Amino acid sequence: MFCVGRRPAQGVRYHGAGNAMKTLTVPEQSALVSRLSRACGGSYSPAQRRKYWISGPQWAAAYEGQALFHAPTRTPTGFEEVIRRYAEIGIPCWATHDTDVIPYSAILKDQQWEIVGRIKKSLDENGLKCSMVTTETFHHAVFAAGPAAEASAVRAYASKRLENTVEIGHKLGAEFAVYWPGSLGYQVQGAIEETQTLKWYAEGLNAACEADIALAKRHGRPTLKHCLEAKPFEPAAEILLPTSDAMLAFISSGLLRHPGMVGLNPEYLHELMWGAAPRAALARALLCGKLFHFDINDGYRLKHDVDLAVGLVNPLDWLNVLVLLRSHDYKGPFNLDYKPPRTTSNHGVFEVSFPTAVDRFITLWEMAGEVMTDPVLYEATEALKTGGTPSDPDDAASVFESQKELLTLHELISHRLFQILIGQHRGRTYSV
Ligand code: GLO
Ligand code: MG
Ligand code: MG
Repeated sequence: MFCVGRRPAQGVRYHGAGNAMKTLTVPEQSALVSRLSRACGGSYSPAQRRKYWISGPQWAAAYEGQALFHAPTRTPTGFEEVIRRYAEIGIPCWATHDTDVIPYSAILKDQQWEIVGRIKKSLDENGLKCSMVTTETFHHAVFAAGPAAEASAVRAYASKRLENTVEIGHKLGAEFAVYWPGSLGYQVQGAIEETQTLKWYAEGLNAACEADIALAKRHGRPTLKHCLEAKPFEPAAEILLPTSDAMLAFISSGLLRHPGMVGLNPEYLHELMWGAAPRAALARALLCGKLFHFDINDGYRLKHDVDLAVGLVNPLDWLNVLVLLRSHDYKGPFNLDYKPPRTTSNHGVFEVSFPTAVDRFITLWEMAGEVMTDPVLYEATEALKTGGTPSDPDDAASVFESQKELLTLHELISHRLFQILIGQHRGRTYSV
């Protein structure tokens, strides 16, 4: 049994009056966070965590808490530290934007290869793989009008950056390139012509795929999997490819010269943001054979991109998502694209935020396995599929009457999923 330092007296609620403890120095505060984090239990060893294809983005660990109305609350963290800390936690893969690690003064210049060399060394020393690279085509002022702006110089520059990222990917051994188009859209009415902008955007992807074909040959490697990531709004108000479904249509629109090389990187919260059921969006991508990569996080419907860590808001939905992916044998990476909250310190990012996110994911993944083998769920779903026998198969009322008792199983299935989520299927009980 773990011993938590101070036990509240019987009947004390966890939001107590706040004066039961003495004030703590900053080092004591860090020690308390580490101790309570261990007291939570339920964590996996780094070796167990490495069995899952989980990637940690550079930008997620290095996020300093800044936003439009927010000053940073954390200090900068370079790639050496992020890679080292991911290795310690047991996150087996690392992903990055080009400019997370290469400053604008060095990008597209010889100097970038010296940095790429240092990254490779750091990955090798820590036993991590680079699974994915992505181009930042949204932060710098040059992309104010988006990556497919009217000015051909902007588009030529964006194309070069995409091709360059593909080359960085091959040098680092990545298998995936992700494209989140950022401001591909508009703030004010009538400013852009949508069909033209989409054609220009396709040209950038075509250039990246063609560069990839040549580079893959030169490096003796397979081509990368190019994955489009949709977000319905933010940073622009109106987005030309706002959902994974819009991107599927774009991939098969005829504008891409290598549609077979291009698939999706859906993000859980990005689908929720527009009010979708993320599980249904993933199902559509699976049916098209385009679910290449998956950004995992959590948040709220119809709000902005809060990027909370997986399972903190919608654990039941997450369980269902993982049942779908396990049932369809999804084999791609799970990318921890979330933002540790501003209230989490630099110490907390690696002590609490990343290990707990990974552990919730693994727990939900394993629970999904329990769902798939649960006898109650099995019998219920089989019975629903078998159905009853109507006395008159051409009469709607008779067809309905012959199944109607079975349909109650829908609600029972949902209850059973809740029980599995909270461990009641294993006999966990609550006393009244
Ligand atoms: C922002 C996106 C972003 C992408 C990243 C990879 O909302 O989620 O983090 O995933 O740029 O292309
Ligand atoms: Mg997001
Ligand atoms: Mg994302």
